[in-house]
Amino acid sequence: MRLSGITPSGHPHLGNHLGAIRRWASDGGPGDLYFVSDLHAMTTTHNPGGLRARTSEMLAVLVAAGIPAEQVFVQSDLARELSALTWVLECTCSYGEAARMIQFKEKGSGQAGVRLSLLTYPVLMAADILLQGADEVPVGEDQNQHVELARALARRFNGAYGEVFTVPRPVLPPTGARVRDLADPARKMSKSARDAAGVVFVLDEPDLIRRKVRRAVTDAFTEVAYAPEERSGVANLLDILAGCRDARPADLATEFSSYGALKEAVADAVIETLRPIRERTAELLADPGELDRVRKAGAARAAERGEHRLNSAMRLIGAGT
Ligand code: AQP
Repeated sequence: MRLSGITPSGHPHLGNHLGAIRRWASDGGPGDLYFVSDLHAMTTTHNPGGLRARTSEMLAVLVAAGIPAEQVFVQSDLARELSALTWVLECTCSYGEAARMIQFKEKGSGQAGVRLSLLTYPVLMAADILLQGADEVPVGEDQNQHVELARALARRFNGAYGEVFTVPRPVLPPTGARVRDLADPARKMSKSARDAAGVVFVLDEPDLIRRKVRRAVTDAFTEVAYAPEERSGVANLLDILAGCRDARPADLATEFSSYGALKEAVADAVIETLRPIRERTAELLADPGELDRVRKAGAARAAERGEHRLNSAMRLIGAGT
């Protein structure tokens, strides 16, 4: 069973869609689970109202993109179970292990008032995984270390107290799956980018998508060629088109005689790829009752799924009844 999460740290974008959400909807098994990791979006300064709105939006986008409603849930709806299991796992984890996490060092270094949760959130991530009994966790390379921590904690707990947890393994996505920022192709497209000019959001209107694609950074060459190292802007456009058309980027390069023509084709493809998701999301957000039903049912299923593992872990570590 696979478990994947997406953090509502901003609005979902084309990279999230082509690199993750779309695959979750098309390649997932019936037992896989997908969750909106809102608790992970509060390890740095955050706005409570904004977070609540983005959590609903993200849940709606997952369902609108075709992930079956019975396979989604919101992380904070399991806050009680996850907090309890996080504590158990924190009592299985050393301070040194948590402090070694690269993301903690990167995001926390030089910052005043770093939240304790920035240090401990990999343990919460381990709880996400171990509570549901996931054996495979698709992750980007930046999260690999966190899944390794979850593996270490599962093994250690099982060895010290008794076999409760499935030991998960990270599954790396296929190479080349990264969508880059249109305005700065050296960076990946990101929800929390400071400037949204190079980020196509899943819910952007078609006109805005076209404007962003037209303004995408290319280079001083004139002919269209696929050379990701030397010509990353054009390669990114070809990767995006390939992602939307399910084709090979190098084959697509020969179709276009100018950057202008390529950009129009990319804009058309992105608009048509995102259109049904944008429309369905709007319907879902306009019907809060429906989204609420999806959310409550998802929470109940996920809580029930984890209940016996949490209870067993509590009992084995010497707590609970
Ligand atoms: N640019 C991208 N190209 C392809 N896949 C991407 N993903 C993220 N950005 C790209 C994939 O989306 C899934 C969910 O991402 P996440 O919420 O775990 O956070 P992230 O990877 O940190 O995504 P962002 O958009 O860059 O968010 P911020 O700015 O908050 O850090 C993952 O499967 C991820 O690989």
